[in-house]
Amino acid sequence: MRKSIPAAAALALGAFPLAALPASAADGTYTANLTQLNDSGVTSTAMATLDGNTLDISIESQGLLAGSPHAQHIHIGGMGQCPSNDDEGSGADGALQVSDAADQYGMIGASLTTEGDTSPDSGLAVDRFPVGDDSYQRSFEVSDDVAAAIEDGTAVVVLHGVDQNGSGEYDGEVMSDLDDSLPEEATNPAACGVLTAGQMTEMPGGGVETGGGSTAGMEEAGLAALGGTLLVGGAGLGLLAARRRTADERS
Ligand SMILES: [Cu+2]
Repeated sequence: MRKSIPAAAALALGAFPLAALPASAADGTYTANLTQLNDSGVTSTAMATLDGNTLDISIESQGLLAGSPHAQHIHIGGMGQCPSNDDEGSGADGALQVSDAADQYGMIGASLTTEGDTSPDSGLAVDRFPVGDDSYQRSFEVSDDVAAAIEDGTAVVVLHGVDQNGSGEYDGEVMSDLDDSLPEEATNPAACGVLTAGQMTEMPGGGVETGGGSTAGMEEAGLAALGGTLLVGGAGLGLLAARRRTADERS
């Protein structure tokens, strides 16, 4: 029956990426679900693999100020957590500045530049960061400290640059606490997420609601990963059933 083909196809489309994932998190694979700071409206996902000191990281974001560069870093040496979107800081109208959150997410351990140097020295190399919501992917060598922080679960991905006053560009009266030649909008944190061991927990097609908030902890991530594993099993069974049904109907 032709009628069943769309259902089987939809199931296959939805199930295939899940079925392709390993049943348990592979060693050296990390995910960060970044949530907004400073009411930026930004959401982002970072996926990374660490092999020795070689980090391969990709970042997909939505809601960053278009046409402007966004500094992005792996922060280390803090508490390994993100501030809350509600936290107030020392910027205009209580905007959270970089230093306001440093005790939580730490200092810059690596600069996620598009080319060239990736050390903390390039923390504000604005001509070598993605613009707007540009996708990011790069493989490079990180320091021992950064590698250790990633393995410890205390490495935090932070995206910077928030148009706090809605002017469409980085401006305003208050200057950056990192570089007083830049407006704070250029460096204020826009999104933050802790790199956590395991595969991406957000299911394609929204099959699982992870309920992750800005302070999603290890327990929650673990539960979500468990849910993902169960879903993979279920989807795999469903896919088999669909194939069998289709085959029966064709014969
Ligand atoms: Cu940063």
